[in-house]
Amino acid sequence: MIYRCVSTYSLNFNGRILAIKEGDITMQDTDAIVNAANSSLMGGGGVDGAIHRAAGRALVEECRIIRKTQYPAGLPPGEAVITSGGRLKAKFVIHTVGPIWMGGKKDESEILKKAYRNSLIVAEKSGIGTISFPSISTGAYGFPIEKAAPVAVSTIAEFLLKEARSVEKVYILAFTPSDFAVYRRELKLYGESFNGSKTPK
Ligand code: AR6
Repeated sequence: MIYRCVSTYSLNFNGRILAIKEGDITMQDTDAIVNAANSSLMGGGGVDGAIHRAAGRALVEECRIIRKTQYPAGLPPGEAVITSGGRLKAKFVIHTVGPIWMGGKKDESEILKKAYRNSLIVAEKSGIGTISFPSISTGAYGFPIEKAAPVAVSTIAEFLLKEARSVEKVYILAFTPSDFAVYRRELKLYGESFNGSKTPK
């Protein structure tokens, strides 16, 4: 069953929450934050650069070890790995690589879905309860946010409904008011369509 908490722009899936929040992901005190990284895992611009700057050197050192031991050719798009949070408030950073937008003809939506889903699977394996996602791929990688938001919302919602055990609360962090409006609209639409087929609580 599901109901909307309009004031906080969140949906409740049998006690597990998906919420939209506007702000800087590096400031979040959820157990984990997700990094929209690139395959090198060595840092970059955008949210990746902000997370590495805030977390300090420990993050890149742990990423270097992951590269050496698990992904010598780089982390493929859609996959996810976990490190500590370094100096961040969050205990963990889950690094994933979204797809580069190529006009919609290169399975970009499917890869984006995998990036969200595999990040949640990695979180479950570490017993994480709360997690914050950025808007993966909608910056430098050029994925149109209006197309990315339904993928993000439906993938997280389905995971919370069907697979989540330790994960209890998921935030999507929108960096700008206009991004926040897109995700809020998408969350509202998802809630309405869901309530259309289920009995509201
Ligand atoms: N908190 C929350 N969201 C942020 C923050 C922040 N501090 N900073 C930026 N965003 P992008 P991508 C938003 O470009 O599209 C990097 O160089 C931003 O406004 O960071 O997946 C990597 O190394 C946008 O909405 O990630 C890769 O090379 C969203 O985060 C490449 O960019 C994602 O934008 C990945 O591109």
